[in-house]
Amino acid sequence: MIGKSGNGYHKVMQAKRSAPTASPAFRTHDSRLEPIAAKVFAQDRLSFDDGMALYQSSDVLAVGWLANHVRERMHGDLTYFNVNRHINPTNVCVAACKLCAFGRKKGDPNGYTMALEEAWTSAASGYSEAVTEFHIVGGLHPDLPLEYFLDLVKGLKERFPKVHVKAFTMVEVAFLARRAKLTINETLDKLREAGVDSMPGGGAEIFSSRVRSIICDHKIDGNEWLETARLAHKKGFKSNATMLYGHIENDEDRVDHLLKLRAVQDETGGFQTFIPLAFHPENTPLDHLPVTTGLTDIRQIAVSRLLLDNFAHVKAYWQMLTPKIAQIALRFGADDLDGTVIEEKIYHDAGATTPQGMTRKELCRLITEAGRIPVERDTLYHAVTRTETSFSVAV
Ligand code: V47
Repeated sequence: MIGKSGNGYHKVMQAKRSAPTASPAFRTHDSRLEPIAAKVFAQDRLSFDDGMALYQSSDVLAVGWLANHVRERMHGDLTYFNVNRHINPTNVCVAACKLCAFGRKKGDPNGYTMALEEAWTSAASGYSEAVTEFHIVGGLHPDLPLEYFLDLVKGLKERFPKVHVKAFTMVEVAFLARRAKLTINETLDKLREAGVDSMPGGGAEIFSSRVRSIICDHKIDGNEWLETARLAHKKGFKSNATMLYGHIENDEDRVDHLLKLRAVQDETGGFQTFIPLAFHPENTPLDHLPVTTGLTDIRQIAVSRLLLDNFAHVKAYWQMLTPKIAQIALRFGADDLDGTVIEEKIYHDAGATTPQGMTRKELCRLITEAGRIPVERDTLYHAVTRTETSFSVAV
């Protein structure tokens, strides 16, 4: 959508580089990458085996080079971020996933559930006219009815009519439907009526049932996640998609996950952005596992960019990766950093040492110093036009 003229959007596509016309020089010491590079230059689709070769290659720089080639073919130097605010209305959750440090059982003294007024106040704190998105994700609360969530969104829309509401993962949508004894389609209609504009990408974790049964046993299975996304897209919602990596999954599980997303995207075109999420083990039942290394994170970004040829964007979520790794990822396939966030709970409960939020200026610095062009976007990737007076606080 970036590049659309009128309605105050920049014509930023003009800043894009033109697509290379010939195959550029590519060097690798890993002969398995040669035929993959040929496919990348010809814009042919990569296979399952290609995905495995990319994960297993000893030449991670060559993998990154190819991903960067694709990223520049798609976006030139443009690199997106947004001014958003996270809201986590409750951490009370029936699921007890081993991957999670955020959820609490009902009755746990550290559990919380925001009263609606509190959620609206929390949305307003740190808010300025610059905020374009509320990102809402929370626990699967055993008692809160669907109406609580509908009222939450309606109240936000009344108070902040211009802010895009990106709310409820496919897991939450399916859970709310079951609790309300509605179909997924009926639930999606109610969410749309209340003011939900799009959905975040969480809850996908890893689709492999072997892994899912260990890390998130009580969540909907992979097929249900994909089907809920399919239904949401068919209703006209855009959504994101994630993959949680760096725990007990293997390379086959990762390739399988990416190709399942690619297949749904072929059908619906409803995914905007793919976000690989590095597992943070601290304070989870899986805290014996090591944290991911920098090169694992970078390779994950690169392989995602190469396999997901029908996804417009790959996000290096700075909160998860750290600003330093996220910045490097901008030269290895990523074209988006996410946003200001303001207050993050899910990864910080799991030991993240990143700041809770970043200013617009800090995000622009990361992007510019990576040799890229920062573009502030809204949730649907329209460029946002700013004047200095747009900012009433330091975002
Ligand atoms: O699904 C939970 C992950 C996700 C941990 O759409 C963890 O723009 C790592 O949906 N270590 C929820 N990850 C977050 C989410 C999201 C985040 C950023 C951007 C977008 C977007 C969506 O957080 C969960 C799960 O995969 N998660 N615990 C953990 N210990």
